[in-house]
Amino acid sequence: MPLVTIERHILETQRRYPGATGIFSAMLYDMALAAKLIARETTRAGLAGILGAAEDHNVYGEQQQKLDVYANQTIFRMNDHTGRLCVMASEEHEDIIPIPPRFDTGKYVLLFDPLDGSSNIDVNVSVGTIFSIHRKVSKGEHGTLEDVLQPGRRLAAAGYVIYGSSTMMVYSAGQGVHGFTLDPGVGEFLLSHDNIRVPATAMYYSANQGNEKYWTPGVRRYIKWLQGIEGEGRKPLGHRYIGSLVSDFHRNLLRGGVFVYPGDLQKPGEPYGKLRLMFEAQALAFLAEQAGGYASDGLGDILDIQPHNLHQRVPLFIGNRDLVEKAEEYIRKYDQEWVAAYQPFRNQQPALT
Ligand code: P6P
Repeated sequence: MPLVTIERHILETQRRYPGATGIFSAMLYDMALAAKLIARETTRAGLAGILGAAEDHNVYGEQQQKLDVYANQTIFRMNDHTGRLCVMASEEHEDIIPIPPRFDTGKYVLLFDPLDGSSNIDVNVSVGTIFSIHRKVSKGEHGTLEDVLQPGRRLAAAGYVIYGSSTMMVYSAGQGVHGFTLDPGVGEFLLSHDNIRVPATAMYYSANQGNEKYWTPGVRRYIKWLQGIEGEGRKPLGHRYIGSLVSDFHRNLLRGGVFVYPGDLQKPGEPYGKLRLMFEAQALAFLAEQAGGYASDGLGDILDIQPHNLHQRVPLFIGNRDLVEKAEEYIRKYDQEWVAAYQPFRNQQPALT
């Protein structure tokens, strides 16, 4: 298999799909460079303790930063000056992030969760970066909240980086899902998983069983169905839950499975679960669909949800389409109380003024 870098892959894909602009290869390259820098730091993180890093300076004399702060700054700095973006948004920032006035603006929007699951670093569990790219829709030169709060159906591209036993970047620009593995010796991401498709037969389900007490009746029965206990006695799925969304998603993408983080009624007024629509669910839903899978909040396609708030949370069922649709079936049948509590949040419209 020839050595295919991200740039070569995009260029070859562009030839097959006229209209995809070279700008994607540039933006993915910007993300790839950020990923290499973050990978270097996440690998070194474990050494800080051993090498006696001072509270606020590491052994290299550099200002010691929390890794998610470092990841956030690195992604911002790799993208703020390129002239390709009109605005950015990060899970680490309350508001949208304007492009500094000294730089040109462009026609794309970058949203990112710089280091999802960063609490896992201290226990050497893999973590990830999640990113998505929308097209500018507002009239002015600078991006606005309107450019950021777009439904996932309009995404131009999305992807993630997984900092695990190896560093991988997985992305889609609407023509399939492709995985690249970092060769640290060369410093290049090389194509390792061309056109990833979710296997028709799923192997796993991923859910935090510690939350079972709070699950709604429909979700509880659905999990029992996945375990082969409820319903037509299907072959049980294995249970795999790392507690790092990118890692759980990535394994299920390659092996087939469903990731479940439902909403519940534990806290009245907060029926929407934990995960973020704009920084986690939309990007992964786009990838899941591109790989032949599906993502739902329990009522319908994540990609069809009109966001109303930058940091809004959604329930997430994502993976093999038949398994996700089964979740919707159980929720429609047994969780009317939860649906009634969640629906108003789902239907809220954005206040863009
Ligand atoms: P819980 C990590 O904090 C994260 O945002 C995701 O990466 C992960 O899937 C989820 O939270 C784990 O949440 O409640 O099971 O610990």
